[in-house]
Amino acid sequence: MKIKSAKFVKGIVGSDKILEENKLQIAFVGRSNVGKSSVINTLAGVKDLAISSSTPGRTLQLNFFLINEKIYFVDLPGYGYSKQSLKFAEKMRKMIMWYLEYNENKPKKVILIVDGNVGPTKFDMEMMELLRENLYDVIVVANKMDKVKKSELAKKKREIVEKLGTENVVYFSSKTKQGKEELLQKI
Ligand SMILES: Nc1nc2c(ncn2[C@@H]2O[C@H](COP(=O)(O)OP(=O)(O)OP(=O)(O)O)[C@@H](O)[C@H]2O)c(=O)[nH]1
Ligand SMILES: [Mg+2]
Repeated sequence: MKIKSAKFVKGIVGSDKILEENKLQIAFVGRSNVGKSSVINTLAGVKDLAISSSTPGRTLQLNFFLINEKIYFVDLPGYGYSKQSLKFAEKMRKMIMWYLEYNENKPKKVILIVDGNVGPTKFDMEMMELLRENLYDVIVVANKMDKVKKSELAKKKREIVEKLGTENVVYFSSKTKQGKEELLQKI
């Protein structure tokens, strides 16, 4: 796809009319701080469309961005971290699970973002499993590839493919914009 326009519409925390619009939704899922909001900004070519921050736990709602006046990119809160409290992290997890598992207007595709330098963690593998169980069409984005040392590139790529059990991986960097065209094509 080619992105011609992008705008923030609203953030939701549960059932909402926006889900009944029957517009195609593409969800951006991943651990806190892996760069979900940054990837959306890079794809849209708008620096501050989605708020990104070095403090994990920045995105606290399901944020809907209208792309080309017809589809929604949905920026999710991160799982697996909360500065606030365990109770709060649990609340975020429940909201993510509700959206991906029980909501009647599920996203058409899920972009699972992992940290390409850190590699997939236990949380990432659990999320991949859940997405598989729910038969989602998943594209893995290994973000922050600008941090990977050249000498470790092949090893890191192999690790991602093996741990997540898919070859459908886009190696990406919100910083250098590596992978932007490839990901847009897949979406
Ligand atoms: N080096 C590097 N840093 C990145 C990249 N993408 C994002 N970051 C940084 O990572 C931090 C987190 O980015 P966000 O986009 O806010 O991450 P998020 O996944 O939306 O975080 P939460 O909303 O808190 O779950 C910020 O400091 C970004 O500048 C990348 O490709 N390379
Ligand atoms: Mg975010």
